[in-house]
Amino acid sequence: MSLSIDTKRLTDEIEYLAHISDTPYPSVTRVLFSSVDLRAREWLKLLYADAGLVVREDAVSNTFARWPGTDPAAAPVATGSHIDAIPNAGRFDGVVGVLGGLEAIRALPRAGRRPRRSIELVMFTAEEPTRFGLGCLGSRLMAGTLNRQKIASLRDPQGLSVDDVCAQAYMHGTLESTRLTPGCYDSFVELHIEQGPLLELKQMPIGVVTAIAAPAALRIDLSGPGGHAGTVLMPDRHDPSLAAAEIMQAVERAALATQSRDTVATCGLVQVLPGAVNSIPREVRLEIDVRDIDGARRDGVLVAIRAAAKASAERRGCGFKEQLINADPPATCAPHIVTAVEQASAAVGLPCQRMISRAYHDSLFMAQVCPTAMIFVPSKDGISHRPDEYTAPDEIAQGVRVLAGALDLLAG
Ligand code: HGY
Ligand code: MN
Ligand code: MN
Repeated sequence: MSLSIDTKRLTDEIEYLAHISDTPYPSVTRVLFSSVDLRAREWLKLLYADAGLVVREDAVSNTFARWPGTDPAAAPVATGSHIDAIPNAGRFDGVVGVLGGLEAIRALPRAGRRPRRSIELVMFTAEEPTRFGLGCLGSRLMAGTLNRQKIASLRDPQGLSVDDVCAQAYMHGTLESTRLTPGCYDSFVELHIEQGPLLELKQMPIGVVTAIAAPAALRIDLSGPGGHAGTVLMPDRHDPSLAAAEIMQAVERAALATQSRDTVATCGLVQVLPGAVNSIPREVRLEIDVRDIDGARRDGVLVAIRAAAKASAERRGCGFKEQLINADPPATCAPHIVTAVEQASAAVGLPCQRMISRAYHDSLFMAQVCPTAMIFVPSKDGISHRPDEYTAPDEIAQGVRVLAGALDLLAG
């Protein structure tokens, strides 16, 4: 199959999308249903129409662009990723899987291919946790892993619910209607930047993911009487920011205590109120991210953090509330999809490295829907979630070429 990837067009599209952002290029900020997110979605739909794909959206604006195969009754093969971006992030995270997936679908007919199974490009809503504190909102709903109670408990920083936000963004339909029916897809392959240093260190152009780490997020709210920073004497303060400082140290201690390099944890969000230099903190919110490829080991770290946090709050006479936002199982990728990616890599003369994904992705939940695997392309210096995130055009094109080959193999 002589596949040609239009690298220039793909690069131009990635660069164009990078400018639809709430922060100046090369930084990208594109939060769920912000005006730039909505604009980016509309622009994508123009590209889908231009490619002649059949487009539909579900109740939370997960968007599906289908290239019909010769056998419409056969379960399609799917690919895709996300275009939302955390504040001050990079322009490749997720985007490479959406625009790269589109280019793979455009390249196949150019090579004279006409797959038996339809091939569907999925753009998942809210892969990033920025707005509701929970990542992979769209793919969780598609996989049916979010119950009505959990969805109703989610609030954005303005106190809006998922229903409120979807109504404001003119979404229609029930959240339950987003659930995919079993067998709706034959397989799913996501192209994504590695967001880590391994491929570059090993000078490997392609990674194939065999397992995806298990993410968990824990929210802790601490409170105290606060007061004037000059007049309240130290013994009377019950300062929640000091309990928070102890808890952040406990997070690192708990992760290191497993003595496994696969256990990671950080306190990525710290909010202090009222946030005035001369006012003793009254409320502190911590959001803690804990991951491991081993779900049980990850859960042990959570238990240790929660115990240390409660003890610190009690010792300091602070108010204490905790909420486990999510604690998801790891995903194992389907061996036959991994093999298809390796075959597609070999077919274009590219070596391929088997590896785990320490970042989570929509594939973590698509693996609960159908056989799933991921293709990684290198990240310069392993950097991601930063404006200087970078993957070169020819590296992306190689990933797209392998993706196209894998889709062609899987779609028959
Ligand atoms: O946090 C993650 O692993 C993903 O980039 N949202
Ligand atoms: Mn990300
Ligand atoms: Mn991503």
